[in-house]
Amino acid sequence: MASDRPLAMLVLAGLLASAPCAAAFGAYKQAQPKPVPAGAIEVTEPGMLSKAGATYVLTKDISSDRTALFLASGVTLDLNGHTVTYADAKYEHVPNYGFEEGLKGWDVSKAPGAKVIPSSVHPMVGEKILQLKAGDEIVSQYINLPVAERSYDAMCAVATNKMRITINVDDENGKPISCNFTGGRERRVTPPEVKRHPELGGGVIFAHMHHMSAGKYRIRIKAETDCQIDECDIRPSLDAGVAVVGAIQPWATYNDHLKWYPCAFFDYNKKGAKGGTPAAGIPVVKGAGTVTIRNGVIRNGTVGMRTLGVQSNAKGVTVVLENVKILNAGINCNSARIAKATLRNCRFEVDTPFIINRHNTSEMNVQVGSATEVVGCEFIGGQGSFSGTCPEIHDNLFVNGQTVTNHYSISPGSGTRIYRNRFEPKIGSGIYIGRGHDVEVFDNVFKIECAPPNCEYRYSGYSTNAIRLSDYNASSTGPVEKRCANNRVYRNKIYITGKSYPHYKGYRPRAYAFFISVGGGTNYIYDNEIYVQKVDGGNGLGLAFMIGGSSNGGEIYNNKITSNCAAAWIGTDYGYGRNMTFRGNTFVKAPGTPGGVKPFILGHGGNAAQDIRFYSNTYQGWSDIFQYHSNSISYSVGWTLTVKVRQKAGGAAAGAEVVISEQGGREVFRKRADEKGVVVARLAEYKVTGRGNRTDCSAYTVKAGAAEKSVKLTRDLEVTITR
Ligand SMILES: [Ca+2]
Repeated sequence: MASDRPLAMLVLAGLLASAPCAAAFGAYKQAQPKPVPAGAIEVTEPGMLSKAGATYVLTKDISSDRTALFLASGVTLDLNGHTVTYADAKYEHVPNYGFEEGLKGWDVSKAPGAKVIPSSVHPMVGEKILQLKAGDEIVSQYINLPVAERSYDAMCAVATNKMRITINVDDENGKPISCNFTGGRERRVTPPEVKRHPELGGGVIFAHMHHMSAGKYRIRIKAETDCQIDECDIRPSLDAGVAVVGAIQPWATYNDHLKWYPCAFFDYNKKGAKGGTPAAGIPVVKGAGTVTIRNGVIRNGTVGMRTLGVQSNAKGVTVVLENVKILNAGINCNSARIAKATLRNCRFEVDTPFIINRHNTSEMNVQVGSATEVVGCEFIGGQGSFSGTCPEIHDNLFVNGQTVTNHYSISPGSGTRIYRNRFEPKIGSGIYIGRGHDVEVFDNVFKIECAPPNCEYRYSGYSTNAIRLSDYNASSTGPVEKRCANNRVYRNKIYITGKSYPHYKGYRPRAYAFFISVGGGTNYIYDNEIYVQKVDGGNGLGLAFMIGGSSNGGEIYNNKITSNCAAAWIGTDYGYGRNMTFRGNTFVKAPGTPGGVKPFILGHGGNAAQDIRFYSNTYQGWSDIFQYHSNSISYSVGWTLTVKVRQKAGGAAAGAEVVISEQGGREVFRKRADEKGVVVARLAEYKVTGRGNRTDCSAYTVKAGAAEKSVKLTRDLEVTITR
């Protein structure tokens, strides 16, 4: 029986505590205000910084009830140690919008089925959620929306895509309102949002409101099916702290969002005009250029919806953020969304407890189209840390706050080099290397723990990973852009904590250093130090390697893996594992490892572990190595044979051909020696099929020209042949 009794397994704790801090990070530093230099323009209030190429310098903190600053082409904005606060007015929230105080404040007279239940039933936000029966309708108290003629979202989180709701907003007379955006070809009349469901995994539905007068409004949520909901509020939406406008993209409804339409600067479309027409005075930046923002803080004034610290959709403009701290909070409220960026020594700190659509994996703390460099930054919180392409990502701290599936800290594109970073999620995973090639991940530190359940994975297994390598087992002959191949992960230190959450019955958390589901090619994992610690006796699983749904598990060599539990599972409940090599690795059994644990688990029922090669590995403390969970097993255990070929006359026989045959004469190896006359062969000592049927194949004949030698290969061996 599973138990959450802590075991005396804390041996690795000391190792965890002494994990090296990576070299000095740049990171954000509070700047001291300085006098405005000659030629620069003083900024004392929000608005348009419209002079192209000018340097603007803040001389005080500024605040705006909407988007604070718009920058023209080529502008440098020096925040000069000051703070820009946006969406800063007396915005009110619906009292008890998250049901943390039960039904307090809500009119449930038309909702006989309304019942506040623990979020452990279906995690969304906080400790409590609201359950409704089909036909129930709840009504909030009135709140004052203090700013007219701007965007708000009436929002409601819904637990699954099988649940439907209708969102209405009433004015102060109890009359439902609707807002009509006339700037597009499609009719966009919202609210209401009628009979809406979120995407798979649950999410936040919203009704976009705009161009209303200030005043009192309330939200009504009707359950069209039996429902579990949370976070029912009306919030200011679509603001930015600092904006660089390439275009007005006023596609702002829930429907637009689900259709992946771009949405930017809705409130700055000229009222009543065609979509994309900027309001008077908005600088629109065309063409190439650079905009620089530095030395200060940009923050939200209220917990909002769909807001950004810095937003640029000017496609040709590189926005350089240097020594900037951005703070934001709310649903889909992130630090930055920038078409082209350079990010240096910034701190991006957001609190985004849930998301509209978890399938949009670009929606992260910082989202760029492309970045030239990401260096010295701290990414704190967010549904993933950084999305977009960037050739060099280094010396950063990533503290993911992922509560939805697949929002890894980063998901690099082909050719990205990721080094000297720290990945220390509050919740979540490190790096997702998907359908891409030539990614290099080296000299990073990862600390990954089993995550609590999320809205989508509550009653099943859910994993968090330092590194996920997956092309969903693509064909190795398919197009290169569909395959995960030739990626290299090396010299990293990876700390994995397997822990359980017994409070959530039926939930099976896992944490892996590597989760591999690859068919498209070979990936290389080497020279890493991996520590796996299972900290309790519950069902939480920790592994260095989880290899499932994988026709090419890769080359895994010269790693050191210390664990108090199984180190690797090949052929798993996620699918079969085939064709891979573990060689030259050292597996260390941590003190306190329970009896009966073995370093490798092979197979899972019908999911095979086949064609696996274990060569020249070292086992410290482990005696029995393999545990079989399937009959479909085939692997070989072998060693490294180094053949040195010498000339009879003396000296190395450079280029000599070496041929190795197994007993019975079948050739198994043929290769020319290098310039030192050396050939290295990896050969099996024995092969195993089924649950441990062992066939010896340790006898080999090595030939170089006419000379030959018999060897028995039961350990790493070096032979010299003189021809
Ligand atoms: Ca809640």
